[in-house]
Amino acid sequence: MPSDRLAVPVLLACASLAAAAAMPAFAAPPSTETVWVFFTDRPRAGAQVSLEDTVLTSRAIARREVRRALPGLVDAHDLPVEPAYVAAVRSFGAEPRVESRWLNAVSVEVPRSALRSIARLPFVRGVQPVRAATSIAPAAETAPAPSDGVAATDYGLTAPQLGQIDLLSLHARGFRGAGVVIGVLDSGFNRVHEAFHSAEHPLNVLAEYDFINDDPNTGIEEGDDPNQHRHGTWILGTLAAYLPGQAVGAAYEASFVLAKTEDVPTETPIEEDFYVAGLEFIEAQGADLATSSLGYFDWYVASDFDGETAVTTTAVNIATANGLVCLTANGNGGHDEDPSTLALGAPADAFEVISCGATDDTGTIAGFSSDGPSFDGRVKPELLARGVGVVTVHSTNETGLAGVNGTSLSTPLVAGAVACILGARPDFTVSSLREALFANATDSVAGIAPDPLFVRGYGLVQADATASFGRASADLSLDGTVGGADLAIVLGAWGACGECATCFADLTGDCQVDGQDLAVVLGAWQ
Ligand SMILES: [Ca+2]
Ligand SMILES: [Ca+2]
Ligand SMILES: [Ca+2]
Ligand SMILES: [Ca+2]
Repeated sequence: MPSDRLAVPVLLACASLAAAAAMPAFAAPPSTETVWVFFTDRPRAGAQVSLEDTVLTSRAIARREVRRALPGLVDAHDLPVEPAYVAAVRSFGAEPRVESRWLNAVSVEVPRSALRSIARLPFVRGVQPVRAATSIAPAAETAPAPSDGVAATDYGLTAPQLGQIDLLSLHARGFRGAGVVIGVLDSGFNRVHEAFHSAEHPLNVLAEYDFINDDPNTGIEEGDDPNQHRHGTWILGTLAAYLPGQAVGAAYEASFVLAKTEDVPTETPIEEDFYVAGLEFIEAQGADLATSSLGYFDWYVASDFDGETAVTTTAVNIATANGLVCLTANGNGGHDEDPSTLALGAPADAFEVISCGATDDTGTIAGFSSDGPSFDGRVKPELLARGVGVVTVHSTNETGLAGVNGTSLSTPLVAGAVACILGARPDFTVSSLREALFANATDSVAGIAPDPLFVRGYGLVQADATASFGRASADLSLDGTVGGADLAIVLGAWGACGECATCFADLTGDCQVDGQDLAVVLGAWQ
C-alpha cells in the first residue's frame, strides 16, 4: 500500500558526485540541479482528512466511491504539501517546479551549493535527483499498410487492429467509451486532424494542462519544437479518431483529460516530476483510466523495478489504490529467452498497472517489445495489442493517416479496449478488471499463460470476452440480468446479420437473429 515513506530517498550528495565525476574535464558542472525534496510529515493533517481539504472533482469522488481500494474516500495523500516547508526550501534560492500531494514532496531547480543545507532541514526526509524519461517513441510515421481485407468497412484501415483485440464486437454492442473518461500523459496533442472534428463524434476534452510550460494549453504553441506533439497526437488518434471508412479510434465516444508532461527536445530531458503532477491531475479530474507511453530507465538499475522504488511507480500505486485504472507501455527495449533478465522501465513495474507489450498483425510478438518480469518476479508485460504498423492520424497534417510502431501504440489500443469494457462493466474494480482481462486474453484462453519467459504475459487483450466475463450469454446488454433490455436487442437486430463476426444478438451462431435466439433469451429470463 502506498505510504508517505518512499523506499529510496537517495541523499543527493552521492548522485551529484557521481554525475560530476562522469563529466568531461573541460566542462564545468552545472550550477543548478533539479531535485525532489521529500518532507517528513504534513503538520496540518489532523486525525481526519475531509473532502473539503482536497482538490478532487465530483467525478473523482464518484469514481473513488466505486473503485477506491482503501478505507474512506480520502487520506493524507490528498492534502497539499505544507506551504511553510516549501517556503523554507525556496529561501535557499530553490525554484519550485511541481508540488506532489501523493509523494509529499516538491521538485525544485536549486543551486548546487544549497543542496546540503536543504537536506539538513528538520522536516526534510530526503533529497534525490529528478530522473529522466526516455520516450518509448517510434522513429517515424509512414503511410499505413493496406487493410488485409477484414470486414467492418466503416473502420477502414483500423479494422484489423481493433478486430484483433475483439473490440469490434464490443463496439457493436454499443460500448465505444461513452461516459468513460480517459487521461492521457504524453508530449502534447495537435488536434487539427479532421478525425478529431467530425460532426458525429468530435473529440471531447474535459480538461487539459501543460505541466512543462505551466499553462492550460496542451497543443502546439510558439517556441515548441516541431516534433514536440507527434507522439501524443499518434496516441490520441489511436484512441479518439473518428473518420468512417478510414480510421476509427478504439474508444471514439470517450471523453479525455490531457496532460502534457514529456518535454521531447530538451537537452536535459527531466520530466519524472511532471509525470507525477500529470497523474495527480488526471486522478483529481475524475478520469476512469490513465494511459501513458513513457518509460523511465535512466539512473535506475534492474533491482529498482520492484514496484516501490521509482517515484512514477509510487505515484501509479497511489493512483490505482484510488480506483484509477492505469496502463503503461512496457518499453521498446526488446526481449530474450532468459526470464532472469528484464528490459522494462518505470512505471511498468507498478503493482496494479497494466503494462502493455506489442505484436504484429498476426499476433506474433514484436522484436522491440520489452520483456519482464518486474524485479520481484511479477508478470510483465501483462497484455498485448498490435504495435507494428498501427494506424492512426498523421501528426501534423489535417488529413491523412500514419502507420507507427512501438509499445507506445499498442498501449492506447489496450487502453481503448479497457475504456469500452468499463463502459459496459462499471462494476469492475481495478483488481477485478485486471483479473477479467488476464483470464480472457488469448494466451490464457489457449492455456499457455502467463508466459514463463515474461515476453507475452497473458496474450492479446480480448475486449468483448472481458466485458462479458461472468455474465450469462443471453445477457446481451451485459447489465447482469436477462430481461427486457436483452429482449429489445434481439427484436432490434431481427433478421440476417450484417456481419456475422460482430452479430452479438445471434446467440445460436447461424448468422441470423430469429425465433431461436429469442427462445434463448426467454429461456434464461430472470
Ligand atoms: Ca502550453
Ligand atoms: Ca529476459
Ligand atoms: Ca441484460
Ligand atoms: Ca441465430
